[in-house]
Amino acid sequence: MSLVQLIDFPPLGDDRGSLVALEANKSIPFDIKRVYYIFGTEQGVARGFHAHKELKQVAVCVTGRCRMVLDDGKHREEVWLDSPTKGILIEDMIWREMHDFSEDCVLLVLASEYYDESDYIRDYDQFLECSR
Ligand code: T46
Repeated sequence: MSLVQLIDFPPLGDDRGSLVALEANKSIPFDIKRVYYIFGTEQGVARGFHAHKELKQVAVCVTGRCRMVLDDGKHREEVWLDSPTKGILIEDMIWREMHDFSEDCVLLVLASEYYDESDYIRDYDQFLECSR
């Protein structure tokens, strides 16, 4: 199966503009316990460089774009997140990196768990060891 699992969020538009609704266990395939967003990323800066032991997340660029790299320890794939109607599901035990943020990028992330630093694997060699 492809590492890149995209989710389409149909825009509920009318002549006033567009609206996207994200609902737990419907468009988002888990209970949402946390929402955060990344913005104002300096040009040339990359983020991520970790995996999560348990956490699942859906990420969507509500404005602007960035390049998401996913790695399961065997394969590496990448995709541009460049639409407020396109999310990406990031499963547990997937190494992720975010590159090439546009200046206006706002990356919204919906998470299946509360913040827990002990769920992070921030060392790539340790990730490879754990993903074997
Ligand atoms: C991920 C990618 C897409 C908190 O205190 N609470 C939170 O909920 C989060 C997400 C972060 N933090 C703190 C931890 C660090 O001191 O905020 C700081 C920046 O976090 P981090 O360096 O982990 O940020 P990114 O952009 O590298 O990664 C984040 C998420 O942490 C991660 O789960 O998948 O975005």
